Amino acid sequence: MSENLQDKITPLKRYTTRKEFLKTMGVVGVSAAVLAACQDKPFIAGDDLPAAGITPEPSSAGLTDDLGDSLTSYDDVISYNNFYEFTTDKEGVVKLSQDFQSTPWAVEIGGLVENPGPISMEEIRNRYTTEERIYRMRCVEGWSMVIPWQGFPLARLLEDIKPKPEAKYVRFEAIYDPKSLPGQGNKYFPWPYVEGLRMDEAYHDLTLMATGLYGEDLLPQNGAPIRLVVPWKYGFKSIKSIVKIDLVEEMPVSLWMESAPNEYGFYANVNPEVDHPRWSQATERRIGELSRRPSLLFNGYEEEVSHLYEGMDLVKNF
Ligand SMILES: Nc1nc2c(c(=O)[nH]1)N[C@H]1C(S)=C(S)[C@@H](COP(=O)(O)O)O[C@H]1N2
Ligand SMILES: [Mo]
Repeated sequence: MSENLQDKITPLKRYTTRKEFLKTMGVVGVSAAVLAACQDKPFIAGDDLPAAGITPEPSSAGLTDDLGDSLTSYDDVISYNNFYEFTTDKEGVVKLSQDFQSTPWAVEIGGLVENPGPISMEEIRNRYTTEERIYRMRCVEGWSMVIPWQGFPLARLLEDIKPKPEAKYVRFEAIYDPKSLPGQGNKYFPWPYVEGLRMDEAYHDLTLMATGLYGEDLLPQNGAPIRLVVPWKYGFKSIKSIVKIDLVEEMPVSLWMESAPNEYGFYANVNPEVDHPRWSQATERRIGELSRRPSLLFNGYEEEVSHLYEGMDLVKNF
């Protein structure tokens, strides 16, 4: 292996296990995260009492996001999931997804780009150095988590594939394989799962292509082997198990825009003042907490992203 390649691989191998990851996070803090702050916060017994038989995670208890919020427990992050390709039952995804084959895997790049073609996961892992980012994730259903991701800015990939000047949006497509994805038998949804971002949203430094969380490669239930994470938008924008990325001129129609046009718009920025037709978005339940907390405009990333929407009506452009 050439030295050059070694250099590129090493950062990815730094956290081979979750234990190592937590150790490193605890000691040196979160390196490249724009927002992540590693504060010395003691684990408060009784704050988030683990169920009997589950080992508490004192080593991760001191880690927080930029607002000082603690990480959601690893167990919750990997066992309470929305992944409709498997099932709409959040606690049922784990079991149904365990045999999911995420190797080999490639992402097909197409549309209005100078450099189309497939990119294998090996290539992605070799080419892009991952960073740790601790982000809040707010589901449109009214619950939220704080997750330590590993990934790289989508901007790095875009720089390589070179969008043509006519490209205005990025369109993402998730895997379509009804044989291995029982939820795709549900004909109510227009499979495959599709999402999209405007070009400036896609280039924003917060917009991450995630390949891992808590120092481990993504598990099937979290969108293995590669997914999008857009922390200022409702969780459904963060499409899992991506197989295709196209640069397009027209605003993509997402699965949710097509299946529930009265509920979900293209932008889907977290906004406590714009209610869902069937419930308020003013508050949310942080998984692991008992009482609800107020939801924040742009999920608390207002300072970083509000300039993207200057002059836009955020109610009309939900
Ligand atoms: N392909 C795909 N991506 C998806 C979904 C899905 O059903 N299919 N659900 C979305 C929703 S609604 C949420 S809240 C998040 C949940 O991510 P997590 O399970 O890793 O916490 O994934 C999003 N990405
Ligand atoms: Mo969601």
